[in-house]
Amino acid sequence: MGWSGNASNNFNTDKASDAFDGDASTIWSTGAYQEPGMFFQVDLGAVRAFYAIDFECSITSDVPASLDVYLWQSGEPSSPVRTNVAGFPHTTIEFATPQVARYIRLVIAQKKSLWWCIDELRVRK
Ligand SMILES: [Ca+2]
Repeated sequence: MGWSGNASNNFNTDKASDAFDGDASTIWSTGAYQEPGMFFQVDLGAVRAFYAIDFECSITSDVPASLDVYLWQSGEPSSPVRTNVAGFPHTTIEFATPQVARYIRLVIAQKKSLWWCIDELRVRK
């Protein structure tokens, strides 16, 4: 689907694209405790409009404690569109108006002495 990804941390052979390969059994995981600044990023390949970002973490202990969400179209992000979003096994971040962006970056905002995982991340119109 033309997406690519990168992350600040990858457990063993895990790679960011494991979190958007359409297979819930392949999981991206940090392999390191959650620390502020740790990030997961997706390049959607082109600017797209969407109303929501959904992501799952089936290892429920490894849900993110708190995330800041950045969306942007080119260059580097400015300020987060959302801050201190609590993570759940199924996290949904909805927007009242369509967000137009090419890049999504999720950044850990709070320390937690467990890893962070994403099975699958999607954007929704
Ligand atoms: Ca997957």
